[in-house]
Amino acid sequence: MTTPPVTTPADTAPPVTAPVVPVATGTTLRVAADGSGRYRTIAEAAAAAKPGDTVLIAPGSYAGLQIPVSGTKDAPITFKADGGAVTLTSGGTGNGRLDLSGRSYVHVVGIGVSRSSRFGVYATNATGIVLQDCEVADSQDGGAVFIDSADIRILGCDVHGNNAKGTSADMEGVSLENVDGFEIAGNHVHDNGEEGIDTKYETRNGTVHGNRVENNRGPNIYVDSAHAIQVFDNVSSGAKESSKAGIALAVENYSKTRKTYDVQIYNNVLTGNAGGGISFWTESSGTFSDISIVNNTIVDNKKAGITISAGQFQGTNVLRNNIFSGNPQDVGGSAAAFTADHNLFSGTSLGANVVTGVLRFVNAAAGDLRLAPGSAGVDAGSAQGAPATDITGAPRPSGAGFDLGAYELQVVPPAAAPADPPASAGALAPPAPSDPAALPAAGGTPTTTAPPVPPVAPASGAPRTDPPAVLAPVLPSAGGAPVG
Ligand SMILES: [Ca+2]
Repeated sequence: MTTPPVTTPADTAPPVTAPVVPVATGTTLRVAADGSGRYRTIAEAAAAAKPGDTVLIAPGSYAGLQIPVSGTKDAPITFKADGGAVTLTSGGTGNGRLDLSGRSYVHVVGIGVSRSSRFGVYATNATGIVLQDCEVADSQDGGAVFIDSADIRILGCDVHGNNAKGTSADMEGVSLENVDGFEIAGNHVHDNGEEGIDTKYETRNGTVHGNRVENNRGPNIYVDSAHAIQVFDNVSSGAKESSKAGIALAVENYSKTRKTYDVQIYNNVLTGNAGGGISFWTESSGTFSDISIVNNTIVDNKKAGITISAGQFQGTNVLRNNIFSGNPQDVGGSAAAFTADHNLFSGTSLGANVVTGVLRFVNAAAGDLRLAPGSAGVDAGSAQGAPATDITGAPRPSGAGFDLGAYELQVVPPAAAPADPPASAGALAPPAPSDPAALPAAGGTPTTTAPPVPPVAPASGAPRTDPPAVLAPVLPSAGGAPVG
């Protein structure tokens, strides 16, 4: 007799982009620095581009520029690397190596931007911009910066080494300031000198999901005076500075409204962050409201699992189905503003239906924070407001109930007994729940120890070689279910 087999999480990241929608076929304008195309510079091709056109750029190094043209919602203009590394290594404007200010419906695919003396990619007053599979590296100030803009998507990019001038740098690895409608998904944002991903100052209506955000000064993911934002399916680790958490919610004084509200944080793994897993902070005063923290795995951070150091709370705030382990304390400060239930703590007993028992990960030492079969937390969560999928995109619940933490242990239902002939059904029937032989093997060793698949797209710098994908201009993408 055996228990139902346990499967590994799906070997794919959750879907990042909306379904491809065909657009009117435009002209392909070929750029090659060696003269083998019609144009030698991106600027020359850009000046000739019309809505629906694709500027296809041969591998090599090029001068940066201010994009001079806009597409339309149904016919964007695409700037795309042609099967090899394309990097903007010089020029640009005083603000960015690639400056999209004032432009609409421009897609930039597979293009690298490096060593800007200011920002890497920059835009104010832009709409419908897609930055996909791009590398944005080693800018003196912020990496990819969008201000006073709408419908901004940053997908599958590798953003690293920005804020090279240090803590005096303006902006962050990825910065959205007063942006309405956005998706930041499938990116690797790492080793930047300030925050990794920063949504701030009335940025709203968007998602931050499926990113791997690590080893930034921190916080790795920052929601500052922003609202209507979902932060899910991210792995956030190694924020370096001792006051910087894996995910931080804040109100800084620059904000006009001093409010951070309607933020859902779910299915995230937060580990090894110097300033804790999740933190709440206000520079002087501010209000947090309608914050949900559900199904996160918060393990081995410094300081605390969650730190609530300041701010007034209003509305309905939820702390549910989370795993806390290996942090110096579970919750620092008062969580009185939260409705807490179905959490597993290492020391605290906060809220209702506290989950207890021996917590076992598949292989924590190797960074595999999936729950092992038989661990505390399996099937122990609340269904209320729980996401419909886990960090890998696998369905919830699986087995007898919703699991705690970011991963749902996937249990394959026993094969149904054939209806006919009934005489054979007995041989295929699942074990009776009371059968001692049906318990997991000692130690709960899973059938596989394959490492978890980080929910992150392949590193960029290796531009896509498939035909140009045209992204549907739909924001935000369908992701996990709202919680709370
Ligand atoms: Ca389950």
